[in-house]
Amino acid sequence: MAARRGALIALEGVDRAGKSTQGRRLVQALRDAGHRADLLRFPDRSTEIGQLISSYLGREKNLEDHTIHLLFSANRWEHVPMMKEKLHQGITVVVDRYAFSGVAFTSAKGNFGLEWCKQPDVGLPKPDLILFLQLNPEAAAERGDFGHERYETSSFQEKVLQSFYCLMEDKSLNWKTVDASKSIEDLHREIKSIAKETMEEVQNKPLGELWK
Ligand code: T5A
Ligand code: NA
Repeated sequence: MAARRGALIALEGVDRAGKSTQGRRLVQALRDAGHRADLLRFPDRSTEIGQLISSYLGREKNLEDHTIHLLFSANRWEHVPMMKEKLHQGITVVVDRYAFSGVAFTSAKGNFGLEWCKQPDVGLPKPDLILFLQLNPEAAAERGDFGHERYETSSFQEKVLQSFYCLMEDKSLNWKTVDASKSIEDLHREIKSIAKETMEEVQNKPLGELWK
């Protein structure tokens, strides 16, 4: 019998929905329960590509809109060999944002079709579960002021949310919406239980390819 693989679990949602908080909590809880689990965060600002992205987000650098879209995607692809290795070794990989953020944010700029935005990420490891942390942009803005990074305005976030809703119509993906206005602890318990169910379900199934 082939070795059991880990699950690929993506956390998505608008800015301030609590993705990073829940990602950290989830990986810690899985480890405490004896599972092997690792957290990855996109963008990963530590690589050369990630540093370019970070200076774009921090408004130190301007990049043309298609160019930055492709850099966000490249920042995911550069981690794919390591992600696949972990998953096949039985390690569950939790990703804090993934290709869906990539598509939702660029398409919210207007002048970008969803299909064009998806292309560079076609074939990435397909998440077994995408947890969408649902929070209205006004509530999100109240969680500490939006900073000065690009995209951190309520009107832009509203467009991002609409793009996410379009992506969620794709029933070939396992989207689960959770109410991110709950307390950190309640949300954590809900997420942990959905994640564990998914890990059980997919352990003997092949890893898929996104949007293929
Ligand atoms: N982007 C990203 C693209 O344009 N294309 C791409 O391909 C990708 C991957 C940076 C930007 O890049 C864009 C999207 C973003 O605009 P980032 O580095 O992930 O992305 O952004 P961050 O600013 O680090 O994170 P977010 O703003 O998205 O916040 P999170 O992770 O959703 O929220 P979190 O956990 O940091 O919590 C925010 C605050 O709320 C509190 C926390 O304590 C914290 O203060 N909080 C709660 N308060 C009350 N109740 C709860 N349940 C709470 N949960 C958290
Ligand atoms: Na975050």
